[in-house]
Amino acid sequence: MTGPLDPSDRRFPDGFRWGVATSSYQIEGAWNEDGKGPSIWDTYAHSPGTIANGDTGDVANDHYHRYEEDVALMKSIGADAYRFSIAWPRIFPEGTGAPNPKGLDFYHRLVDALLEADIEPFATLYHWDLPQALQDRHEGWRSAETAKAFADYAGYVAGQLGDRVKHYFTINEFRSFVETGYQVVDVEVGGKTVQLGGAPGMRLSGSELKQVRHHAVLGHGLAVEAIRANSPAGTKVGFAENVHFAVPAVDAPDHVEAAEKATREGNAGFTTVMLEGTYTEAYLAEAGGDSPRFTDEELETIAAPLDFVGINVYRPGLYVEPSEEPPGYREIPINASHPTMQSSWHLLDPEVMYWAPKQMQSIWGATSIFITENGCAAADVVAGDGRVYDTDRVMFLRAHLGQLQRATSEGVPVDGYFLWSAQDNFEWIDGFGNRFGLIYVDFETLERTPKLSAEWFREAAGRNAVV
Ligand code: PNW
Repeated sequence: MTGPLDPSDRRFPDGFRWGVATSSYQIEGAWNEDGKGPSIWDTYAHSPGTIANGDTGDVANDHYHRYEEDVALMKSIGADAYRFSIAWPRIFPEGTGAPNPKGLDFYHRLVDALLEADIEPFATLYHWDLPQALQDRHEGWRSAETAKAFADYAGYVAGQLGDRVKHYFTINEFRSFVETGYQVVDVEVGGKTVQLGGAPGMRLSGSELKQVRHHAVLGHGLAVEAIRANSPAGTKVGFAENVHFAVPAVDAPDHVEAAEKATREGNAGFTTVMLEGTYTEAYLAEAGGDSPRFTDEELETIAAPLDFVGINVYRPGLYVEPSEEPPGYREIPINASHPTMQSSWHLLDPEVMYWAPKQMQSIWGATSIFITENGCAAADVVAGDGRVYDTDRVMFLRAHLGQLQRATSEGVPVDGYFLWSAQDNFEWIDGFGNRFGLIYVDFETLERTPKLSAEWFREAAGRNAVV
């Protein structure tokens, strides 16, 4: 059959991966089992006044004990790839030193179960759960010692799992964990003071913050080298960053160009330095005396060649238009009525899923791109008939994947998509209230129920197309 509803009209490239994503602290639980050391998120969530409802990841989804059921569920919803993260303090309870074999065993079992189910494992090495010991010894990423320890850990894991895990992401969302964790702010909510931020909950100055950014990207570069040195040929490595994408408001070449300039400048401390090996002139000029301290050798490490780039795409970072004045673009305000999804920060615009990979190609010449996260929180409930009707998430996914297909049909090299998240989980300071899953989790009974969006996903993944 042909015609506008023929799904073959809007296919993704052959071999395109349909994955789901999670992270260790958000789902595993078992926070102090089998020799695991505490992480900064254990400490942070155990501190009063940090997380909505006083929720913690102590048990979370109990995935540590239920991973077999979770792999079977992923299989049943049609995922052929799984992006999970490894909890550093399970492997090195003290951050460095002697590895903990029981912690590593969990990931051996998980990887075996995935391969058995024909699901390709993609491992993230740092999704924010830093060993507390490194916070205590070095104030975390304030010190280059943490970057070095990260590389040692990453190299060790690649050496142990490298016969079966062929794809690694070094660090998840540099921007998010640096900016929120090292510069928390107080806000008044209903007469109470609430901390907005994340672990380790520090309050650094601007110059100190730029040094933390530098150590994070340095940790990435050192880890890339360590993974390559310890894994078989053919192992692939990249980062997974929440790139702050500027979106043009008007479809004209000068607007598109202005947006590219804004994306490059707006990510100077993260993506731009990792892909260009230099801080932009504007970044250093604006920082002035607050500029990070660095060497040329470090810049070379930070820009270690990558096999792919991972981008977490949720929303436009900003809208811009061209300007006669330097820097050549101007941020434009967002209308008060602009639609949002459930998370307070989640401005809705599916077209960011077109511009994001397109800009990775046009600005930096990316030749292999993964969408490492995309999804939304919704006010999901189990209906009387036992089903979960998340129509807004279905709308969100259909619209975003439609825009992604628009990009791949123009030849933008996107090799796969990971939906955030496989299942509802611990959404950082929002606790269990903001549900991002394709699979509903009852946090009392820990029962799992695939949502309507899981049916949508299985159908799209099976066809490798959107209708
Ligand atoms: C990501 N924003 O965080 C993280 O990688 C996940 O751990 C998290 O659960 C997920 O997205 C949903 O929040 C983000 O402000 C935090 O645009 C903030 C933003 C985006 C992603």
